[in-house]
Amino acid sequence: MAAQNLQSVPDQPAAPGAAAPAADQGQAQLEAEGQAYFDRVISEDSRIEPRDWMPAAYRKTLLRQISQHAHSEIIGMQPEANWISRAPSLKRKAILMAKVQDEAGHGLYLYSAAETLGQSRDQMMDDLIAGKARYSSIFNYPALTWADMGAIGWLVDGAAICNQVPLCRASYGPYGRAMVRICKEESFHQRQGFEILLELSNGTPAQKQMAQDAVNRWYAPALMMFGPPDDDSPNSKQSTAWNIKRFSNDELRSRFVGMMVEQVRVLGLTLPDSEVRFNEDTRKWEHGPLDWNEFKEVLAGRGPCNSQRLERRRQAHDDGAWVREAAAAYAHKQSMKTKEFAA
Ligand code: FAQ
Repeated sequence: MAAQNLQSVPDQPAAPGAAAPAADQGQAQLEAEGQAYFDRVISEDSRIEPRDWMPAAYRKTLLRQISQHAHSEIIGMQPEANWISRAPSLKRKAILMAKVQDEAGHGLYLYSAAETLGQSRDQMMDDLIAGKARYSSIFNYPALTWADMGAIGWLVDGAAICNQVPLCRASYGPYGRAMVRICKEESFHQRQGFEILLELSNGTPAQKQMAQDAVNRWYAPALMMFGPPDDDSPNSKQSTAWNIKRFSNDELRSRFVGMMVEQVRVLGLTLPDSEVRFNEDTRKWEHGPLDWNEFKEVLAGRGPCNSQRLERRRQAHDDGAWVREAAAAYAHKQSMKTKEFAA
């Protein structure tokens, strides 16, 4: 479908003495045409691209979700990066390092997608560092043992895949396309986490216990990654109407529980939830109660590692200032050379 770029529609000529009303009318007509185009694209389940007209609220919602998602990937590097130097073998170090690098890459694709909506990466980073921006609750929990690398890969990346595969069909083109590649990489991440847990589970009784403890600690926070229950999710209705979200928070959480039930058997471990069951009437997986007060505390900045995560990010940003300055100086030099050459 051809994109409608309303920025390129010429201004209407203004009649003498009636400039303001004519301009208003022209603007109103553009808005109406833009809205009609947008509504048609959404109803046809097609894609909105960066230069298309879009409602201000759609742009704002996407910017919120994509920038939060980008921040999550970047902050999410920390719990695992802490374990690179302590990984039990060279092979494990190399795998973990590659995974953490992948998360950095995901952050970059997502910041790029968010930039197409008109906000600069510097602004997004400033908001994160100032503590004004959200990132996923899950990364405010500590990674205490090597088995946590397994639990993060298996549960956290597993939840991320479950949430993000439907986002590959998000109505905003740059976001959906970024998600396709991200999901492929997350799939490798989940398998490496599963494999760490499997090896520990087949190891000594102490190793198996370490794996079980890690699953016990990450299970509930991973379920809360999907966001608040549907009746307490203010953004879901509109995001679903705009084809950004395809399934509700509770639907995805329930699907995820079903996936984990099968996989935990292969691992020889258990989920720390005696209330997990398949409801034959609703055809959905159910789980025990989650502590939504804890979730709210984490979102309010009072989780176990919130201040540590932000402080580390600020430090990394400060430490990287010279790289940004060098890159800017190099880009300036290159553009001067190009201008000289063209003159
Ligand atoms: N944490 O109305 P809803 C990963 C906020 S990537 C923090 O339901 P919505 C990869 C929400 O923002 C993980 N805040 O909101 C990896 C809203 O606040 P606001 C990140 C949360 O947007 C693995 C308020 O609560 N993934 O793990 C959370 O419709 C390993 C009300 O909620 C994404 O970002 C939460 N868990 O649905 C990296 C996926 N949940 O903004 C490294 C894309 C909700 O109004 C290592 N995002 N909130 O002030 C989404 O799918 C959605 O944004 C949801 C939330 C489902 C997260």
